[in-house]
Amino acid sequence: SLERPIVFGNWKMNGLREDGLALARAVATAPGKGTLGIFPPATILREVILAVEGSNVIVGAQNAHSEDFGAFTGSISAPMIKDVGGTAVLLGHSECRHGLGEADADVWGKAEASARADLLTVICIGETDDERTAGRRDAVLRRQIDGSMPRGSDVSKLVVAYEPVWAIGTGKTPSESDIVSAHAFVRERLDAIFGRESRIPILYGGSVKAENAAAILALEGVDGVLVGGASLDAESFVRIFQAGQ
Ligand code: G2H
Repeated sequence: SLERPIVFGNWKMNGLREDGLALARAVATAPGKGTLGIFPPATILREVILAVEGSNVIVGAQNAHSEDFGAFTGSISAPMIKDVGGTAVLLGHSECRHGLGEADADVWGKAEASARADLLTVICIGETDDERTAGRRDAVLRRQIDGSMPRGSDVSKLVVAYEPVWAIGTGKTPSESDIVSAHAFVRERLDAIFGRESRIPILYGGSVKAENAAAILALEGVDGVLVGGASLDAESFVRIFQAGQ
């Protein structure tokens, strides 16, 4: 099982070779206990893997297709990620669910492909602002968990990231009690599906920064964080990891 705190950096569509490799090297030398992971763009995945070699930093991709190979222009697959030494993948990020039209069933198929390749699979879920305002947060989370996490998966290879869509890249974060209640709801649902012993880590994501990380990482039920913008700056990202010590 992954040592807490779990601090993952989603670089999104950022990272040319020079800056990306410097960032990866800085992450690889960060002192502290816990689990660090980075998700660079696929173009530099292999070089980042080589740059952090010898460290415990997990390196993964930001998405993967549900098929292993085939006529899917522009996509990469789980076996390809594994082939270059990647050990993890983010799936169902809101920018893919909402920007690329990924449905729960698509994420489910991708998660099955990721499991076949034995990758650590980070399933992202979260409600939009409209859904939250309408009081439908938990219903949405339940639909996403039930619809995008295959039963019978190896639970030691699963991570859930709760990322309220309205908190992503906006500088807004839910109140501490809202984060706690969302994580408690997710935990209850994961227990119901995968069993109480599953202990699947639940990360919070959405505008995590060096300034708010200590408070968020200290919350009940928060096993770690998935960081976007603030993971692009080595000092901020390492401070976030340190805030969980
Ligand atoms: C949510 C998060 C990382 P940010 O997308 O997955 O991004 O920290 O920039 O809100």
